[in-house]
Amino acid sequence: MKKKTRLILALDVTTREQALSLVEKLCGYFDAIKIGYPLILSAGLGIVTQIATTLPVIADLKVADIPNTNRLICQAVLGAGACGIIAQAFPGKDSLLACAKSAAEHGADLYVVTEMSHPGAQLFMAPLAEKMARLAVEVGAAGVVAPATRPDRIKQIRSIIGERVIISPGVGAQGGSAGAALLAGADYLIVGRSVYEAEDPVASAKKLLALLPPA
Ligand code: BMP
Repeated sequence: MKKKTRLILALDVTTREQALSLVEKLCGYFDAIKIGYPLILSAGLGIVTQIATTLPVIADLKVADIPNTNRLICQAVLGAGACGIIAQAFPGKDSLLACAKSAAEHGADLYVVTEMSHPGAQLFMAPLAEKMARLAVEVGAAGVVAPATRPDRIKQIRSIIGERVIISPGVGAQGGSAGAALLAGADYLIVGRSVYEAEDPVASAKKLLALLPPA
């Protein structure tokens, strides 16, 4: 994924037609497309292959199983053309290593969730976020997912992961500020509803880009 706009589109729509139409309109404003369960379960795994011909695809399957199952999940989606995969850290080092190994075999990037952006993440994830960030470093992940809704946490996680990439959801619909997340150390912002649900998604993407602080 090349850093140009610093924006990743979270494409949580549920039909192939909607997805492809949005990718066509919006591809100039985003560096990658994040696809997860809503779209893959509705449109099938082929949607990953199809969108990957236009922009890099990050598979947000929040992989969280035993090592062998993690390996099988990663192989399926990376084999379909995704260049990145998002996994949870909480199942432990062996599970995460299985994802890291599969990512390396496919020349893809592993992103590890440290702390999620929604309020409920404060219960179990926030107290362990720093440990999860350290585990991401240990397994050689390309980067982590950290919350734009809590820029102070991005700063803290940055101090643990060094130069690794931070991709950050929670801007717009969840109330996070794009500028604050980037200034706190995020490399990329993940943005979904505030763009794809806008009356004019292109205008919304342009407006967001215009608000970003200089790189
Ligand atoms: P939205 O901008 O519509 O809130 O979308 C955010 C996207 O990022 C969704 O796909 C969501 O699943 C994902 N996400 C998140 O919101 N918080 C996290 O901590 C991790 C995520 O992957």
